[in-house]
Amino acid sequence: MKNPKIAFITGITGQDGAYLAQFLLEKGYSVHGLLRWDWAEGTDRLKTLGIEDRLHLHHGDMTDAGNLTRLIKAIEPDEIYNLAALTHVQVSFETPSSAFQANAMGTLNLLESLRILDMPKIRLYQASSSEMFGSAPPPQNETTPFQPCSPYGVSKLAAYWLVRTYRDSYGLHASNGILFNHESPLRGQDFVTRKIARAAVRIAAGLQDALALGNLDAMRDWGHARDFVRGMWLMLQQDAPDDYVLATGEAHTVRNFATRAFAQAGIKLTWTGVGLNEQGADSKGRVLVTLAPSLFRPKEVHHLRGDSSRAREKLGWRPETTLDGLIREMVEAEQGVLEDGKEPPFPQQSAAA
Ligand code: F7E
Repeated sequence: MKNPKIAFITGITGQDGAYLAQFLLEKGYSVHGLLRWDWAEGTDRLKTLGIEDRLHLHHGDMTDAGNLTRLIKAIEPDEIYNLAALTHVQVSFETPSSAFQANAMGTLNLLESLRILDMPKIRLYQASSSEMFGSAPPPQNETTPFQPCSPYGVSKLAAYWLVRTYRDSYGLHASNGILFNHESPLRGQDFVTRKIARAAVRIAAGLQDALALGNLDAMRDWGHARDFVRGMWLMLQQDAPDDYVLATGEAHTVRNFATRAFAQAGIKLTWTGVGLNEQGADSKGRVLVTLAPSLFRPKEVHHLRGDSSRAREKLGWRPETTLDGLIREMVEAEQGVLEDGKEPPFPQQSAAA
């Protein structure tokens, strides 16, 4: 029997890591993942997808260069997917040093490991982010000048340039996927889409009175994480490394996402008021959505809408799930959670929800 390809995923316990692991297992890969020793709930998403027992999990940390080097030497992967990061933008304003350590220094540790080990067959995927575009006007693509607006965005941009520098200097097969927002029922509860889907269902069921949000005017290009992990894999199947934007090409406001998610949960929201006094109410006039100043960011990225022509042309990639399909899946997953009587497995990761 032909030996399977070996993949090593950092950040395997996150939303993208879990979907990517599932995708690679279906393709016959042997899948290894990096598990932070102190991350007790870490494998919950892997259990939800029913794949935990089929993975090889190794304790480790992106800030420990020796640990990464030893693991890569022992695993001998064909492909490495670097998804590990502190990913919450608002949290990065509170903990900028740890964001930089994990996101930028962690990537540098990985690149140095590859350089030292000199294992040229290894291909590297780097999880770069549309947050690197920051205040650059839409649509954003691979040639748009970056203008990051948060410690998170800056740390991801540093990692992006490190990957390009190591690729050009040492001939690594290393590609940046510049991914716009991608969501799913496995999204952490403190990201806006999951927070809204969960609240809409709980409010409809009488389990929660109202939902507090921040900037309703922010526009995001939301796709489904399952579509996006397929794009990551496609990047590593190319003969030559490159950088690719993955996006749906459509942007909507947070207000619009909330209106659609509440409708999916059976509640028609009407918006009144301006500024911090804006609120969303149901047909009986009950106020269900309010604004909280603490949920506004020190600096906001207002409008992200990606142009993924390069990925569509060169990789043949395109997103399959529509925004309405995504919202339906997220709301139905939350309804399923209530029917099971179980709390969702993914605890809130921060106070900055
Ligand atoms: O915020 C606004 C908020 O936290 C989306 C990460 O995966 O995608 C994600 O970053 C928008 C922002 O995601 C609330 O101000 C309003 O404008 O869901 P989010 P994000 O910051 O866009 C990129 C591509 C990444 O790479 C990141 O790692 O929604 N917003 N009210 C809110 N956001 C949150 N979290 N909570 C609110 O109550």
